[in-house]
Amino acid sequence: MIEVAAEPFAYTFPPGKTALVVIDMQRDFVEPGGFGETLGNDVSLLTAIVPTVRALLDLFRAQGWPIVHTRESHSPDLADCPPAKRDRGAPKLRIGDEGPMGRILVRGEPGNDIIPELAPMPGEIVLDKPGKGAFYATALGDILRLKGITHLVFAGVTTEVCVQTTMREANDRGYDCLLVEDATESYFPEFKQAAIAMIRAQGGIVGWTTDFERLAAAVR
Ligand code: TIU
Repeated sequence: MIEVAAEPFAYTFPPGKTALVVIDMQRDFVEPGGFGETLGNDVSLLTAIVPTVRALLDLFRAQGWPIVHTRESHSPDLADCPPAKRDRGAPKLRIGDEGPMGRILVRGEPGNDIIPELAPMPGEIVLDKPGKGAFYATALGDILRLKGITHLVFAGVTTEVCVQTTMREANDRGYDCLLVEDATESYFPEFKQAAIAMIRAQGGIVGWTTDFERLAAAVR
C-alpha cells in the first residue's frame, strides 16, 4: 500500500488496483468556441491546470498504472441527449449546433477531442459519456471491475460538475476516491473550493483530496 498525505487524513491505495480518471479535458471545455464558452464561461480559467494534469498522467504512465480519459459527448443524432439538457437556458449555441470546432458536444467532432497536450496514449481507456457522471450510461463500472480496480484518483474539469458528480457515483459504488486539487479546475473558483470542502468534510464523506506534489512524493 502507498500512503499519501491528504485531507481529511492519509489516503492509502494499492498500486495495482488504482486507476487515474481524467475527466473531460476536451477542447469543448478548455478552448474558445466550445460548449463551455457557449454556456457563458471564461474558458481561459481552465488552462492553468494542464501542466499538472500532464504531470499526473506521466506519473501514472511511468508506473504502468491504468488511466481512463472521459469525454462528455453525444451521438450525432442526439438520441442520447435529453431534451432537458439541450433546451435548458439561453446558450449562444446548443448541443448539436454547428460551432467553430464542429457540432457542439457531438462525438467525433474536432471540439470533442481531448486537448493535444493531454492526448491519450495507446492502451489507455477513452470513455464517451452522455452525462455529467462517468458511470451513467457507460461501461465504466464493468471496465473497472474487470481490471480489479478499487481506488480512483481524479483530475479534470469541472470540479463541481463532472468531477464531483463522478466522484459521488464512484463513492456510492464502493471506490476509495482521491481528488488532486491542482489538477482540477472550475469556471468558478469559489465553486472549486466549495467542492473540495464538500468532498472531504464529515470524515471524507465523498473521498480525499491532496495536491500533485504530495501524491508524487508518495509514489516516487
Ligand atoms: N458546465 C460545466 O461546468 N461543466 C460541464 O458542463 N461538464 C463538465 O464538467 N465536464
